[in-house]
Amino acid sequence: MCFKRMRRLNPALLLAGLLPLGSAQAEFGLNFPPPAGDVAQDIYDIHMLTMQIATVLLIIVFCIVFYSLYHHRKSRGYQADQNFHNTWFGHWSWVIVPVLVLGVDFTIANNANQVLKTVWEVPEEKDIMDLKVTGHQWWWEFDYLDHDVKVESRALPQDKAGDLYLRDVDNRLVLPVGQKIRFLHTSADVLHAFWVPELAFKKDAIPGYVTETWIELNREGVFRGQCAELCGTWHSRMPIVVEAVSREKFDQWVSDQNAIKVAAVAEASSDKSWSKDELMEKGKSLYETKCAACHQITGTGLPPAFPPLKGSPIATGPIGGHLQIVLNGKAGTAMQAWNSLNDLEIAAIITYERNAWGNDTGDIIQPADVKNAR
Ligand code: HEC
Ligand SMILES: [Cu+2]
Repeated sequence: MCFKRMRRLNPALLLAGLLPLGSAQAEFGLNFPPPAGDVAQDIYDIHMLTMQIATVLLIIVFCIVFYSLYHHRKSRGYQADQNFHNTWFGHWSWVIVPVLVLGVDFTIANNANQVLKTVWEVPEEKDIMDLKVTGHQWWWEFDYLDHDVKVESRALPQDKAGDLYLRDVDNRLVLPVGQKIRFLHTSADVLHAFWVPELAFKKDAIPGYVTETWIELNREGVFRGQCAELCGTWHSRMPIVVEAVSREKFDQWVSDQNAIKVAAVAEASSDKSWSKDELMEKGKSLYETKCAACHQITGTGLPPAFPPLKGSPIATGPIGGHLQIVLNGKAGTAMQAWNSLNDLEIAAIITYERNAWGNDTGDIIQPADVKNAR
């Protein structure tokens, strides 16, 4: 019955069904991207070894299957060999075949074990570079512990990212080639996972816990990855972009970052009184990078998860309450404490929120007000 019905299936239809698979492969290539570090290369080699062995086995097994089906078919009147178990091969195949299979398994397992050891055992070297990677809902924080540099990396909105939407970020993770780097993974909220295919490893970021991986990059380039652990509404908006550069370029980048930071601190701690326009301009760009993911560019939020700030009782009510929720966040919700922002940044964001989208409170908040509220 069943076979009869199957014979009526149109083979052309079947082929058409498989076509999209073929074209998808053509677009993304057939194998993993070429690795960018030694450990990654080792992992890649294990993958290739396994695939090669599997391909050879597949061919052998299929040859036997097709040969058997063809030569022993019923229409030829083939009679089952009643004496096979009495032959030499009939006796010993039960030993030889499993031994061969185990031999293959152990070859793969032994190689994999060596690689696993290199991945797990972070080299105990004094000049290894420490990089703390913190997953947040929904962005990455990279702390260069040896250089006192911090990078916040967020997905670019569609109009800025174009074809690279969900693959591009505002600030890249810049790393030097030819330097052992220890990654310390953790999370500020829920489980995330750091995954860049060219670096090969994928490591969970667990709140309250630090996991380690390491790599020494061996070529320059831009490598794209993403968060690989379902972490909520905007899990898809956590791309990672690693930019591997030469030592000299990296040192230059570090000193640029430090100069930017020094300038920002000097600006924020000056006693200057800022005009409303200055604060609104700064506030808008800060709001759009740091707050708009949840509260939206238009300030309308995404109720019920993320409240609107447009017309919100807090964003239009007493300034004290507004300062307090931005500085301290709200425990148990996605609203984190933003107290790592400096006084000027907070003042600008709050001024913006109180005057944008028709929130015409007319209030101007100065850095000094924020300082007093801390
Ligand atoms: C990850 C999502 C998220 C981000 C990013 C975020 N918030 Fe919130 N925010 C929330 C949530 C959720 C609440 C509601 C908390 C509650 O239940 O009271 C909230 C509440 C608020 C409120 C109170 C609104 C009201 O009427 O209840 C203000 C003001 C606010 N956020 C400001 C900000 C500012 C400023 C930023 C950026 C520096 C920001 N938020 C970034 C999620 C977020
Ligand atoms: Cu995530």
